[in-house]
Amino acid sequence: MRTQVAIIGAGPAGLLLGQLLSRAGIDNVILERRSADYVLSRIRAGVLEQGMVDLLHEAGVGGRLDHEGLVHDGFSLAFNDALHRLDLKKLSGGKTVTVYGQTEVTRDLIEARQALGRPTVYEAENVALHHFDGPAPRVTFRTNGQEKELHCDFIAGCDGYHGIARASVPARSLQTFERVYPFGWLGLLVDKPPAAHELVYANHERGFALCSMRSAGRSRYYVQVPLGEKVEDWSDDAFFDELRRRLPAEVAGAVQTGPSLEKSIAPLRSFVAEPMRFGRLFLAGDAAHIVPPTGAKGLNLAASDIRYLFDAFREHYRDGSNAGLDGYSARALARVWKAERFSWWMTNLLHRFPERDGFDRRIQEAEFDYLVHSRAAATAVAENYVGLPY
Ligand code: RFL
Ligand code: PHB
Repeated sequence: MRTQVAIIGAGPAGLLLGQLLSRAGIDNVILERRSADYVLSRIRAGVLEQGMVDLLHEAGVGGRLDHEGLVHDGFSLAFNDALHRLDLKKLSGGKTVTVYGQTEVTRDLIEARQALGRPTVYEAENVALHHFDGPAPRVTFRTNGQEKELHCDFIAGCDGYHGIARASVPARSLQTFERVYPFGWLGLLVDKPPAAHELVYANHERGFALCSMRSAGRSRYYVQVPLGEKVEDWSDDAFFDELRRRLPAEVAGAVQTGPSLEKSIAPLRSFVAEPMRFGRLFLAGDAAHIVPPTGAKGLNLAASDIRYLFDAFREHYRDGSNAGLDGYSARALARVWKAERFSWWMTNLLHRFPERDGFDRRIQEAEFDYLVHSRAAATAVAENYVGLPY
C-alpha cells in the first residue's frame, strides 16, 4: 500500500486532517486502533472556538453544526454564592463560542470521509512507525489477522496522549514539560435541560463544579474529586447532591436530575512535548500536548494544529515549498503554550488544592473580585476563552 500522508488516529485531529487533505486532492489513509463505535462513544469536549467552527466549514462539515450548535455570548463564574457573568461577545469585540459535542464533530467527520470514499482502517493492531527520519517512511500494522505495510511521504501522529507516534521518537530528541494536578473531574451526562442557558464554572469550598450542556435537552455536569476516587462509588443521587452543594442557590435550584447516560472520571494534566516534528513525522493534538479541561482548549488546540499542518502539506504538494513544514512546530507551539497558560490559570483560579492553605484561598478570592471589577482583567479572560487568533 502507498499513500501521501499516513494519519495515525481517527480522533478529531486525524479525521479533520484527513478531510481537509482529501478535499485538497492529497491522498491519505487513517489507521485507528479502536472501532468507529468506540471512537463515537467517548464523551469529551463541548465548547468550540470560532476558529475551529470556521475550519469545520472549510472541511465541508459545517451543516449540522450550524443547525444544532448553540452559540454562546458569555459564561458565568461563581464563587460560593456570588455569580458573575462574563460577556464574551462584548469583551472580545463580537466573538462567541459554540457548544457542540466532540462526539458530533467526530460523527460528522466520519460520515464525510465515508461519503468521499477515503480509507480508514479501524481496529488496526500493532501500528508501528519506521524510518521517519529518512526520505521513505513506512507504517506497519495488523488488520483482520494480516500484516500490512503502508509506504508514505509523511506520517501525521494524531493518536492522542497514549498513542504510539510520540512514543516512537527517541527520548533524546524530545523535551517534555508536565504538571499533574492532585484531583480529577467526575462528569455526568443527563437528558434534562441545562440548569442555566450558559456555562457556569464554580469555585466552592468543597471543590470545583461546572454546569455545561450538549443541547437544549441534554446537560453535562462535572465536580472536582480527589485522585483515586472510583466512579462506581458515585451514585447519580450522590453526584447531584454534591453538584448542588457547590453551586449558588439560584443555579442549584434549577438543576434537573435524572438517570445518567454516562459517568466517568478524567484526571487533570498539563503536558507539552517539543518539538512537534521529527523528520517526516508530525505530531498534532493530544499526541503532543494535554491541557486540563478547565479552559475548554484541548479540542480547539487539536484544530489549530491541524490548521497549520494542513496549510503546510498543501504548500508542499501544491507549491513545492517546505517552508510551512519547517515552521510547523514553532508555529503550533507558540499557540499551544498560550492555551497551556490559560488552562493552568483557570485551573488554579477555580479548584481547591489539598495542600494549599488560607493564603491561596484569599488569592483566588482577590482574583475573582478583580475579574468582577476590572474590565481589563475580564477582557483578558474573554480574549483567551473565545480563542486567540490562528
Ligand atoms: P484523541 O481524541 O485522543 O484521538 C486519538 C485517537 O488515536 C487513537 N489511537 C491509536 N490509533 C492507532 N494506533 C495507536 N497506537 C493508537 N493510539 C491511540 C485513539 O483510539 C483515538 O481514537 O486525540 P485528538 O484527535 O488529538 O483530540 C483531542 C481531544 O480529544 C481532546 O483534546 C479534548 O477532548 C479535550 N477536552 C476538551 N477540549 C476542548 O477543546 N473543549 C472542551 O470543552 C473539552 N472538554 C476534554 C473535555 C477532555 C476530557 N477528557 C475526558 C480528557 C472534557 C473532558 C472530560
Ligand atoms: C463540556 O461540556 O464537556 C465542557 C465544557 C467546558 C469545559 C470543559 C468541558 O471547560
